[in-house]
Amino acid sequence: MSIKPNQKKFLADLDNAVDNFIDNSNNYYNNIIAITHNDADGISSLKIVQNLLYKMNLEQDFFIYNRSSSWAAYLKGILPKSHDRKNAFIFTDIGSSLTELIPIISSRKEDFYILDHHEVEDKVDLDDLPQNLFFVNPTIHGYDGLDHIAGATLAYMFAKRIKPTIIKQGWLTVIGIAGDSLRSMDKLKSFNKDVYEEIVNEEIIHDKEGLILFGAMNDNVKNGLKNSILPFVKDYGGENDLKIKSLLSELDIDPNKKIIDLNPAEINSLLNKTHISKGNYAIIPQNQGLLQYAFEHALLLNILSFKNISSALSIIQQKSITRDAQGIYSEYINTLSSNLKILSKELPHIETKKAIFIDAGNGKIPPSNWSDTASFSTVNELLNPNKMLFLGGLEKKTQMMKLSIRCSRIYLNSHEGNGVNNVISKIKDNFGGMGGGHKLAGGLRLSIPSYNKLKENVDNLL
Ligand SMILES: [Mn+2]
Repeated sequence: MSIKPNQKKFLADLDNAVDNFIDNSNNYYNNIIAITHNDADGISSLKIVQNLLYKMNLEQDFFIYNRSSSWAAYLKGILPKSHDRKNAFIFTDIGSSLTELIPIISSRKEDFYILDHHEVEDKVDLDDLPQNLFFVNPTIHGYDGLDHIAGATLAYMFAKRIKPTIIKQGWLTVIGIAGDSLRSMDKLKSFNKDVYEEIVNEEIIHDKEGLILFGAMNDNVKNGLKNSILPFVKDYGGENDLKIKSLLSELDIDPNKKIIDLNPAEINSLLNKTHISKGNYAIIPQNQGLLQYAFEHALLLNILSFKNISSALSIIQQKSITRDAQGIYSEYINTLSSNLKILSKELPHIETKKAIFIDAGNGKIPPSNWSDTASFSTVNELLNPNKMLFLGGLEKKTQMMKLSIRCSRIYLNSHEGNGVNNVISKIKDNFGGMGGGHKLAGGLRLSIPSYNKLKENVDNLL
């Protein structure tokens, strides 16, 4: 995280993978198997690759990996019995667990292309990768996988080098960027920024400036203040209509006016009264309704990916949202904004010097929402960003404490990059339990006695 990005080395890896893919496609590849991650970034990356393969007249298949099984178990059902070099594999937005993957790839004759932006956590000698693996990962050259380059940005850069007309599919890239970066478009950096500007200049995406109420940009200002999850609007998020309407009437703003139609005077009066900011957001011009808004589109894909992956894959091909999907989206965003209100106003916090424990159990927040509530409370800095968050409760079926653990980037910077994954390993070493995660987010199941010990000793572990 502290090393300076080495653009030359990263682009050399990318160009090497591209050159090999072109050469080998001309010579012996015939069928390409694409494997991707089950979220908005993964699905948009997959669609970009599928478009590329179509343009190259290559046969294709795809699979979606949700990380619930090991790579060995998962790939067993996918890798053909015969090792035929006419098959090749492209992994997008996934595939950085190299200690698991290298033995599998080494034992195969086919070529594997991994285009991923997740950090390589395993102790792997990157100078000694199998000959048949083309590993393109900007994080090993000092880039930040969230701020600098989304999975879809990397897939786009790969595909566009081979077929420049891929730029027409740039709207897919922007969905991936919006889903992973959780930032307004004016805050994009590095390759995310360059690629976004390129796609906007080509008018594939329209960039607009206005009030940022992500999660509800497609809605009216009343619902926007209530349901925005980025930012979560203090004092109004998750609140009842009455409270929000009285603010809007005080400001002389029609509560049913669309957020995107607010005039500069109305925007300014809202900026003065709340903690909202102005920023840039992306519009997908060929779509209608919610699917026009890149952030909301990505959020919908993320929600659907966990519920029903085939509906996520189908909606990204549609121009307008189905009633069913709209219903799922509305329920999700209403629940999340109301949970964020409950978390910041009602739930008791136990704070130690370095940690915050929040018991969301006993029906206060449904267990299926613990993870998203924890994530968005951290992203919105609803709690002290200098402390690590442990949110969860007793899980009925296992009789264990199920915890969503989160920290902010501020926390990471002041703890030398020792984030959530590190703390989870220490907890497992000291008190047992099951779980894992990344720097900013992870999950853990602990017995009740272990949970109590954790609460007593947490400051010594952090
Ligand atoms: Mn991603």
